[in-house]
Order: sequence, then C-alpha cells, then structure tokens
Amino acid sequence: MDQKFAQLKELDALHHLHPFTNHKSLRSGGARVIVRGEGPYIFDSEGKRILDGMSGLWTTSVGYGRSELAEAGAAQMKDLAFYNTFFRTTHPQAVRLARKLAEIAPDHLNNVFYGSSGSESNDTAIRLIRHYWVLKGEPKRRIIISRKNAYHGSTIAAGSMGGMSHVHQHSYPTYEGFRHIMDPYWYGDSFAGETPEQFGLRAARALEEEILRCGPENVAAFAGEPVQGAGGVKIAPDNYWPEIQKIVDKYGILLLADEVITGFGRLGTWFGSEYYGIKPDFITFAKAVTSGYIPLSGLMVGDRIVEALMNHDDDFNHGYTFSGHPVACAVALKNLEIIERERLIPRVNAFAGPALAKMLGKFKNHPLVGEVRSVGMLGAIELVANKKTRQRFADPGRVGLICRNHFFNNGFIMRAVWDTMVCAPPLIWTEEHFDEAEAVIAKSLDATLADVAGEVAA
Ligand code: PXG
Repeated sequence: MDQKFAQLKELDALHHLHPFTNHKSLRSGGARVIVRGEGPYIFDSEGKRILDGMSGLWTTSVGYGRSELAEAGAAQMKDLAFYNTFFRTTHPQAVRLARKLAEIAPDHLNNVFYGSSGSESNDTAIRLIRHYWVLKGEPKRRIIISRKNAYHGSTIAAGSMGGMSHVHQHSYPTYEGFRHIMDPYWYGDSFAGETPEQFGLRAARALEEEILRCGPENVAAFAGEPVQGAGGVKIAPDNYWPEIQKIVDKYGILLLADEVITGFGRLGTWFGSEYYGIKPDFITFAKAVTSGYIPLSGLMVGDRIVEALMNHDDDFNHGYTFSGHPVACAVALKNLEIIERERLIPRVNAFAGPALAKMLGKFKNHPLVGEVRSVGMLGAIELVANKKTRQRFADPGRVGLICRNHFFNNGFIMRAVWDTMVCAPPLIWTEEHFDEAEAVIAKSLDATLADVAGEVAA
C-alpha cells in the first residue's frame, strides 16, 4: 500500500472514533480508506474499484463526482457562505428550496423546518408533535408509538423513538413516552401458513392494540419508515399502510413518516408516502435530498400543524445554527434539478426497480437464500440455514459478515443487517451495473456457501 495511506490508517486508528463501531477491533484491524467516487463506483486507497450497492449509506442517489453539485456549492459559498435563519432573517436558497419541497411533497405538506441530519429532524418532529397537542389543549397526548427495529437516528430522543435495543442500551436511559410495536416483517415473523395479507393486518392492528393499552387520550402520534431500511429492508405487505392510516384516523393521532431513506425517488415516487397512499402529518427527510454532497435534512410539516402554530402567539423554542444552511440548500436545489432533468424517478418505475427485482430474483433458488424482496431501488436477500423451515444460522450476523466480505473482496458493496443482505443502489444504475452486481452476488453467495456448507440444510 502507498506509504501515505498506510500512515493515514494509523492516524485514523489513533485519533478517530467511528460511528456504531467496536473501537477495540477497529483500532487493531484498521479502517478501509475510500479516496474517490465516480458515478456508481468508489475507489479505495489500494486503487480497488468498488460498485457501491448502498449509495454511500442510502444517500448518493445521483452517483458520485457530479461537478454541477460542486459548482452549485462553490457559487453559493462565494455569494453568501452562511447566514442564520433565526431572528426574522432568511436567504434566497432556503426559500427556493422550501418552495420546491412544498411542490414535490404530498399536497397537504407545504412547510419545512430545516436541520442537518435525519436524527435532528426527528428530534424536531418529536418536539413539534408534543407542542402541537399542547397548543390544541390536549397536553396529555405525549406518547409516540413506533416500531421495533425502526431506525430514526442516534440522538437520545430519535434513538428512543427508534426501536433498536442496542441503541436503547446506550441511552442511559431512553426517554420515556415511546412505545414500540412489532414491525411488518413477513418473512421473519409470520406464523406458518399466514399469508402476507393476514400478516399485514395483524401487524397493523398491533398499533390499535397499543393505542388502547396506552389510552387513546394519551397517544400523540405514530411514527414509521415507509420501508424499514437499517432494520433490514422490511417491506410491509400492501395492506399494512392503508390499515395503519385507518387506525391513525380513527383515533385522531398524528402520523410521522420517516422518509430519510425512502424520500426523493427511491421507491419510484418523490416520497414513499405517495407510493403507499398514506397522508402523513410530517415527513422527515435527509440523505438523498443533496445526494449526500453536503449535510441537509428537514421536517415537512402538514397544514393542520402549521395552522395550530399560526393560531398561537408563543414561540416554538427549537432550531439549529445550520437550519436552512444556504450552501446545503443550493446543493439540494441542484440535486433535485438533476433528478428531474434526468427523469430518474420515472426511470425507477420503468427500468431500475424492475431490473433490481429481476436481478435479485435470480438468486431465490440458491441454497443459502430464504427470500429475496425489493421495492423500487431497495432490496434484500435473506440468508438462512434451511430454506424450507426458514431456520437461521446460529450466532446471527456471522454469516452475513462472511457474505459481505466476499462481496467487498469481489468489488461490490451490500450491507449486512444480521444475516439479511440489503442494498440501495443509486438511481442511475444501467444494465451494465445490474449485470456486474449479479455476477458478484453469484460468486459471493457460492463462496459463502462453501464457507458454511456444513451448516446448510440440503
Ligand atoms: N431515519 C432513518 C429512516 C434513517 O435511515 C436516520 C433517520 C438518521 O439520520 P442521520 O442523518 O442522523 O444519520 C436514518 C439514518 C445503516 C445506517 O447502518 C442507516 C442510517 C444511518 C447510519 C447507518 O443502515 N440511517
């Protein structure tokens, strides 16, 4: 390896604490250094070209190396690098982006509260949901119901709303006022013989049961990702979200759709809410709003919430220095322009989504594969010890990691969520990239099978 990069690795181990990492093992093994990105590829410090099936981390929807985005950021830095949006000031890019977001979001979502990360914007949502009910004279409504394995971020509030027990463990303690119901994971949690439809209803009705357990007068909102991403690309049966919407309407509680992963075309619609036909009061977005070229997030806020704010004289005491950062807003506007100009969203429906489904479908008969599933440009492959009984491998995560390493060594990135391999390719993949991924997956699944052959049912 190049001397310069060997030294960088050492310095990384000495000075850099990485997110969600076993620091002891990282320090001894060292991190991979990624130095460049171009289109759908990244390049590491050893010159290896890697097809990035995860879009960075569910983020770089338009691919890497777009100079237009760099130029939009640079131009804005020269004009006005920063000014805040507190104290009755604004600036052109924050306004233009707010207007654009109001245009592309579902009809009744016409306002945005900006942040710089998905976690921050979910914190905004939590505070605003509770504030809304105070303004409406129902301050007892404080409980927010979400789902097990949900990922809503890593701040203490967003981490508490999320449903990952390993995140809760490190919150000392989690905030109170959150409840977690089952997630709609048909492959993992259905009873023998239960159809996706039967399961979808059962999973949705868990919300009603929880509302009744809490007392409807105490429940403020339900929060969910249209498709659980970090939880393992869990795609709910088609009847799940319509049933959730009915329950939310029946009890008059607010609906928060966390679209940090599903926003900006990943499901073939601007937002996943549109795909599933739901009418959330709030949409959290981040990641692909700028394709990750610069941090930006936000909370789209529904008209009835805004109306409640307008009817009261109090301040809403919340905000971030970088709420509506002008450079981030300028880059977001350019990124949304690219998505529109290149018709990337209709392309997901007409080509990329079906191509992903077809490519993954080729592996459903592989001895290691329990299920493949996808929606738009989100996909998953379940690795199991026994296809017939859906029995998992002992020591969850071990085989996923073996498989992920084969993918990586063969020049391809998919993420392992325990033993579920997940992908979220950029929306720009062509036939050639699907073919490349298919060849690597075929080779890597076979190599993984060879490694664990003794554990796999014939
Ligand atoms: N909501 C959802 C649905 C997310 O996927 C966040 C909120 C938090 O966003 P920030 O910008 O605060 O990270 C996310 C983030 C993984 C992984 O391992 C997923 C995320 C972040 C880090 C790792 O799949 N999603």
